[in-house]
Amino acid sequence: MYAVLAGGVGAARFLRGLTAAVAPGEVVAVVNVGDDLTLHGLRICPDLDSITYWLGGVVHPEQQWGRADERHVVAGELRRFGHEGWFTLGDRDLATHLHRTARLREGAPLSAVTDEIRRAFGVEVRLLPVTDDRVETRIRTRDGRDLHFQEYWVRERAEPEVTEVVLAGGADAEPAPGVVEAILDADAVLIAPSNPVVSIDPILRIPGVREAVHQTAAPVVGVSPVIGGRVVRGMAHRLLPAVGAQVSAAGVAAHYGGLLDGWVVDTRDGDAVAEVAATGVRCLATDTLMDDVEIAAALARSCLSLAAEVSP
Ligand code: FO1
Repeated sequence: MYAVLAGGVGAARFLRGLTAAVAPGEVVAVVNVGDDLTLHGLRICPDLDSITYWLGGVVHPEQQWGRADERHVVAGELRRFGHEGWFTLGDRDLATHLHRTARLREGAPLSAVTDEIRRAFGVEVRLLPVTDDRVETRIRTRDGRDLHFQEYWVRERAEPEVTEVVLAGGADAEPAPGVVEAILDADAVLIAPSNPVVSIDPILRIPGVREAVHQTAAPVVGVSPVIGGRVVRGMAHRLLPAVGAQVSAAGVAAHYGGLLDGWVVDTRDGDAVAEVAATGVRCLATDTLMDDVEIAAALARSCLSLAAEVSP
């Protein structure tokens, strides 16, 4: 069984490759919930939904979040009542949020609802929210604001300068059922090429999770989300400096300080291999730009063979 620490889009692409390399039923994704928000009274879980839609084959191909063949009739009608439209919810996507919100209101934990939703989309990979508790990634900015991650990323287009990233509610949260067990029992723990600051850190910050990754007998292998000093998507290059990390393949490995047995970088960052290896972490360079499922599958296989090499 393979446990994958996963954020949104980058993780979904990686998981699609991994499930082409091993049986999907062998994969458990521990997914970030710090991006989650409540809008129009509905609970929205962008990273869980992006992975579900990607693996379910129904993701919007250009956006890489939300649904394909989507319409926005409801969003248009909501604007009639003066609702802000900066966070676009499509009609098909709304059904997911309506179902999730109804089930949560009945008292079902997010982990149970997530399992219902992924099964409804025929996803065989087990998706676990890292916690069933409410946590929220908050972005503190130089001009003194405290923004929800989605306000920062979507409404402000990641323009404000970031001084601090906080996981509100993190200290009191507990790992969801099955999370620690998956990490401890895994044959390998993989860290997907997700945003280290707002996708992977919020997973590791849930009390007990970082400890489990340290403690597991399984090899821990991560994939650099930085390629040639740039990130493929998103805003990690603006957030890494805010947490004192270099925007480089070696810098992200250092940011995960001591958790890694192996680190996979892109061939464009071949110079990072020696730097990372000097820290005692086995490092290899391969194509990490997952433009298609074949490249993603080859990347996953490289991670698994590196895991076998470093397996204690
Ligand atoms: N990203 C945007 O840039 N604009 C949006 O309007 C938007 C809406 C949205 C709705 C549902 C959902 O699951 C994701 C959505 N995203 C949108 C993407 C989202 O901000 C990202 O997926 C993350 O949270 C980062 O991984």
